[in-house]
Amino acid sequence: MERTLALIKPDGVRRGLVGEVIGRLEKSGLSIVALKMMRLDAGQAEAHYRVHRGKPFYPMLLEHITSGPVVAAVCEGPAAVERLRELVGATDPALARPGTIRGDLGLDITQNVIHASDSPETAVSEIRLFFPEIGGARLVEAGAEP
Ligand code: FUP
Repeated sequence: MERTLALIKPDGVRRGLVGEVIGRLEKSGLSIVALKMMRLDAGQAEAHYRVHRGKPFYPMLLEHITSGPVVAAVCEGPAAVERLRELVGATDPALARPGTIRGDLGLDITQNVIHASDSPETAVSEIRLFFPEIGGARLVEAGAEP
């Protein structure tokens, strides 16, 4: 079983899309095994987007992700990383297929509703970044008592 990180960005939270997005993830068969709302500080935002450091859109990325609360979710299931990426769709909502989260709900390339880990390795480090309190082995199984 694989795990991945979904992050509903401030535009998604602000527009009241948390329920819609989480609903789509759950209905697709992915299990939500950890979930929280949080506000990223500059250090966390820089750590999350470090691969984009130096790119022209980097300052805007940081500004957006720290502009309001985000909702972070650990999703679990077979091929969870690829499955979630399929549900999320292309980076630019204008190019994302209808039926995908970004294709249906995204506003523009910055306000594209959701982030999803792009590989199993990235997923491990992103889950660690957003959920430092739950080591992989101690992460509760869906539906189990903590
Ligand atoms: P994705 O994995 O689909 O989220 O896309 P990337 O990792 O390539 O990009 C991360 C974020 O950078 C996107 F969600 C939005 C932002 N971005 C831009 O603003 N402009 C670009 O040209 C590319 C990415």
